[in-house]
Amino acid sequence: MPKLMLALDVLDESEAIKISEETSEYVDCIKIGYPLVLATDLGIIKRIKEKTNKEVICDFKVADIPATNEKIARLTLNYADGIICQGFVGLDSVKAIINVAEEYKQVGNSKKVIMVTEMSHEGAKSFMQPIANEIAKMAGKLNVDGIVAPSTRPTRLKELKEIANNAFVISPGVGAQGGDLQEVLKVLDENDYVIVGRAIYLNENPKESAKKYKELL
Ligand code: NUP
Repeated sequence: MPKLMLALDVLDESEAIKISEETSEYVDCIKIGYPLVLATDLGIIKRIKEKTNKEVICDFKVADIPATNEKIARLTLNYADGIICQGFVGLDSVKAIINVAEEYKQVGNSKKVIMVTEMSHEGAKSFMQPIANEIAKMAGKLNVDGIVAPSTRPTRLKELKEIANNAFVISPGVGAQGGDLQEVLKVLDENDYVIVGRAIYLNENPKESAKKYKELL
């Protein structure tokens, strides 16, 4: 049974806190990204963690040269439990982030590096899909903690999970993007996460929706 990761892409701090508190009984981990951080500040990570006691993963899909990736990772992991980066930028860029996470680990602070392989939207088929298996292979080589792979394409999800076999999978696409949860559940295991955003936070009762997803999992 995979875990539930809430994608909290709301634009208002009080709404973010309210939804994360209301749903925390059913949610295993919270993912925030540019929408919420740009609408507030990086300290929102700490404030959500204090209110919910959940791990917070920062979805910045970092995709720069190694020197810049390193700076972004250091600033982000000062607050977050993990960071999402892009794999297509290549081994050295991802390694720069892993090195920062390792520095934190050395002082007893475990931080996760999660790398995107193939994205869940339609456009990802054009340029990402043709190289995604190679990116997933790199995930194994670099020993990243996790990969992002699409729930909108369960067959691809299965292939990418098998290639990156030591990494856990976090998978967006169920709910608003139309992914088939039953098919996804045939692929993911207890180390993995199903990511749900809009189907929870836009629901008139986010708590009930989170409960429903948790039960379905
Ligand atoms: O391939 C990806 N697809 C995707 O939707 C990689 C992602 N990180 N995401 C993120 O997952 C997206 O930015 C959003 O935060 C979440 C999915 O949210 P929703 O479609 O359930 O609302």
